[in-house]
Amino acid sequence: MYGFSKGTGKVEVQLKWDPSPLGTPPSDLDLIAATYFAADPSGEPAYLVHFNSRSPDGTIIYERDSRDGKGFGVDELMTLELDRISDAYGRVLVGVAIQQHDGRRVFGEVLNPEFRILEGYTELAAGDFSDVAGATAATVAEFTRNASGTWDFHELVRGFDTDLNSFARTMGSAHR
Ligand SMILES: [Ca+2]
Repeated sequence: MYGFSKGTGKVEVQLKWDPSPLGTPPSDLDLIAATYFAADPSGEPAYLVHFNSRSPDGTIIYERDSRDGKGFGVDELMTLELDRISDAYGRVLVGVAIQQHDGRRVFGEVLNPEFRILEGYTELAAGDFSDVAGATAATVAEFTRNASGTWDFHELVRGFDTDLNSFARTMGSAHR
């Protein structure tokens, strides 16, 4: 568990994977964040941030989307300015969903998927989805507001067997 002091709670979630071999359909992974009201941290998300949805106050930014894992370095990137998030919100989950364009695809079929969660140059967590190889979506990080009003980080890798839309609705059920 990591405590964030006010003013320094800017976190970056990175995702990368390798492109599918020539002649096979691309794998399209997507980062998604769900924010929950402090009064109902396991209920319906207050709002979602993904490739097609922005946070209303700009505290969570979907910086980079990839549809195929091509290119160098980080394929998908999301930044979260936790210290700027309204006190109305008490929990933020970040997950990864695989687009199910060409039939069901699971993490074990994606080449070298990896995530990293950083605060500045400090690595909070990293993983390769091997524990959820049979899942089509997974949470990776949970941030919860503690009694002093700052945020705690928890690595939370839980697999789901669902598409992006239903994952967005149900990912809040993931718990340590
Ligand atoms: Ca994508």
